[in-house]
Amino acid sequence: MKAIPETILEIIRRAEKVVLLTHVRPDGDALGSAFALRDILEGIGKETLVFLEEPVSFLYAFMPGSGRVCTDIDEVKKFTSNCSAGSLLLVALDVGDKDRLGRYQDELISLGPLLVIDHHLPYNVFGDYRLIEVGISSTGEMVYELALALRATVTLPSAKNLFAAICSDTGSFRYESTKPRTMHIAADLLQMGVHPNEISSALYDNSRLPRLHLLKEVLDTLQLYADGRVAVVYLKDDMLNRAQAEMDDAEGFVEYPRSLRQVEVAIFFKEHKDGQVSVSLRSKSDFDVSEVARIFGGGGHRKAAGCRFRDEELAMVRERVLAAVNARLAAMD
Ligand SMILES: [Mn+2]
Repeated sequence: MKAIPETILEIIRRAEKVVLLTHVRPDGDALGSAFALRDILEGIGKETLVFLEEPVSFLYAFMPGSGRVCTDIDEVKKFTSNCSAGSLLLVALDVGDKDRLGRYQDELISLGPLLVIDHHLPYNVFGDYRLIEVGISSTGEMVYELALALRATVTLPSAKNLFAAICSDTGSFRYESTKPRTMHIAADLLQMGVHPNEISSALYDNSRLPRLHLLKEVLDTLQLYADGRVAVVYLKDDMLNRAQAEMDDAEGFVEYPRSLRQVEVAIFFKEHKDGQVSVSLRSKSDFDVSEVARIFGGGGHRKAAGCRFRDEELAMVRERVLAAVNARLAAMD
């Protein structure tokens, strides 16, 4: 990562109160970064608050400090009231698009100056200050570099959170974004006492039975297109009922169609209770799935991206996204 600009460090040093934010439906990187940065900032004498729209999912309950989150917007307002100028800072972690800050985005942004720390392709620039570097494996990696630059202590709980964050976003150090520096940071974290097996069992060997019942249902929907270069699965609400599962049980299912040998693009469509349809896109080739996600108002990375549809049936969403993928595949040949 490039050296962190002194202006950014100064803004953080000056702040007395920091509100930490991340994206809706936060993943391991989002939560791990937020929890770690909270502890890092508390270690250098700041008052902090992690705000999330919803309580932490059972998937990430193992992360140290996962119970210490605020889900009440009024509490955030109380926390930030009567702050003198320059003493309050909001930090949005792992958020590539303002909309991903969720339903309170405008209220939150109006509270004070906002620093964005992120590694997504910036296409919807927001925030007053930005520490954005595309190509870094995870926001967790950036938070570690920030701790070093601030000469702050990284405690064992923070090290665990950062390891979980990096692990989540690199597919356990498998993706292209895993750089020598990523491994060096991981080694530092191990030196601090992190046990990789403890984190990976919590992340990957911690399934509830309904998850496997749900996986059975979802894999039944597998279809291949473009001579097997595109693999599609979907999840409909009734499958959740049959499997007695929750939507969070489907976390990571897109890895299954992605794992097929000849597949270049894997797509997972999820129909949510509120009628929205979310789409997860993964690529194994030069195909840039973030470009497809962006057509539909989403975003992400070259190899992992997503978008969301508000008022469309799953079948229609499926057709539109597939058409966009197929058109791009044809243009690449
Ligand atoms: Mn991330």
